[in-house]
Amino acid sequence: MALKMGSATRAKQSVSKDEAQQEGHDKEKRQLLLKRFEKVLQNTKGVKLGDEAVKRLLLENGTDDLSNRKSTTTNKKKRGRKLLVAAAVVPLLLLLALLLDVELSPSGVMKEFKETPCLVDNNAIVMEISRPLVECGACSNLRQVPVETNLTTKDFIEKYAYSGVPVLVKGATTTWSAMSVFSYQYFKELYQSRENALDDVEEDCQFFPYKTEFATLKEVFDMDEDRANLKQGQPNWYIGWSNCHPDTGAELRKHYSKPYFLPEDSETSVIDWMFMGGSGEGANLHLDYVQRPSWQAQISGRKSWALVPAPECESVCHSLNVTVEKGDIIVVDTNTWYHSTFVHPGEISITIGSEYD
Ligand SMILES: O=C(O)CCC(=O)C(=O)O
Repeated sequence: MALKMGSATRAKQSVSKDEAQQEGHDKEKRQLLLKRFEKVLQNTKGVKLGDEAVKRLLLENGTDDLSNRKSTTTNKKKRGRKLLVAAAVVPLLLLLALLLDVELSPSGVMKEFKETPCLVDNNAIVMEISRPLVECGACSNLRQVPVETNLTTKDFIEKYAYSGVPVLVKGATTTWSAMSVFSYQYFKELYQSRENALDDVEEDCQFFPYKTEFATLKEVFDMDEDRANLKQGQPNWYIGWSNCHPDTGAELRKHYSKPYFLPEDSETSVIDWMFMGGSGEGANLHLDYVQRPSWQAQISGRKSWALVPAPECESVCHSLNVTVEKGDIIVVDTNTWYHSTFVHPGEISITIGSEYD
């Protein structure tokens, strides 16, 4: 009996110890969340969290939010999700509108419905607070992105493959015909000549207009020749897209191969990511929601990457900056490093990349 009482007391004590621990953990988590919020707000270039800022964070695409975040959600999946949400939400909204005597214009509602990819966007706050925490050991004490030439597979595996440490591999694409074949014109002809290739990008893949007015890849390839050739005085443009179709992918892969330092048995994703455009800001600071680390090869031009540690790593990790020259490959886990890019003046920047495991 005494034993029982004793163990009950101990159990109770350990429950309250557990509770205290839990409370401490919760507090720590709350502090982290607050830090993350601050970071998100910083990333929106100092917008205050008034109505406008919330609207901007939650609804707007194409500025500082997540329209440039690579994710596994394709346009088609987004539409499916939108239909599900719509089925649940629209009747409620209609009822509310009736009760409140709000005037609803059906054409206005339908326009909004058709033009917005998601009723509930993947916005910065939701994505930031729902991501897994980053393990900071890998970036602690890293002051610059390591640079390698002739990187062996063994070294790649030991130092970089899954460590979270980014690496710049110099002159890694010298044997690729992509270096002389890929251009704006090449992509234009490839996509315009293949039946459904452009529609497929729109339907199933992802397109990032960044600061341009282009709504689709089709519009990019319809632009004026002078602008496409980055003639002086023409509006700058920088865009990105994923190619999720094996058919077009197979054509592209005639001109590049898996980076030589990746292990024999490593698989690269069937999805290729292309980024192309002229000098100036590229992608805004963001974190991706893809499944694996990525490599990206600089086929033409020069581009700098800013890599910023996640807020939970800020006390031990530093922001890094690295310039990728034509022929180099950068490897970075874009799920754990916030990243933004900047294209240097000169040749058009064209990159191709993929994920690997
Ligand atoms: O290459 C770029 O400009 C952006 C790349 C990027 O944001 C990404 O790979 O997630």
